[in-house]
Amino acid sequence: MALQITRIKPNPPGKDRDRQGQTQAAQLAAEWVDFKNDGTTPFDCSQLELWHRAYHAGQAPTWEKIMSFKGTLQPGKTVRVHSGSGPDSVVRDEDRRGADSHLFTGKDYVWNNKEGDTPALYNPTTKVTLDAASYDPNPPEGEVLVRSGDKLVPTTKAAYSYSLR
Ligand SMILES: [Ca+2]
Repeated sequence: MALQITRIKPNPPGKDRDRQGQTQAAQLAAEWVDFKNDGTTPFDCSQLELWHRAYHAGQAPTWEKIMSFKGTLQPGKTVRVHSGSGPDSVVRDEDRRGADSHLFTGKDYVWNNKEGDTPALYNPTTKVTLDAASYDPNPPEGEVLVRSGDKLVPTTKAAYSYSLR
């Protein structure tokens, strides 16, 4: 599999909104997901979309598209998709490290806290899900979840599961 969802920070530390109910751009950008070209050839992202599981009160969860992409992702490179509209200058150092390029969804907070979520990379032309990984409800505040099998888990748990192999 060329593309892999590698990391996510679904629940940035601090309040999602300030006392006036406003969202700070840096706080919004602190919610992000990473995916990487794990293959050996450049990946054409023109048929690539990012989806997640959306929950609306009283209804069963549905898949919802977050955004589409363009351009080419070189082998070994990681893209970080931040919530919000940026600009790039608002991204804190801790949210910049570990990725080669940074994109913004142009949307509000997207990654569920209470219900957990499943980021998925999808090709709308072939209707193939290229990669998907889920995390459990109520991810710890500020924690970066890392890939372990088909899950995204706190690093402490990932280290534990790797040691069992
Ligand atoms: Ca969240």
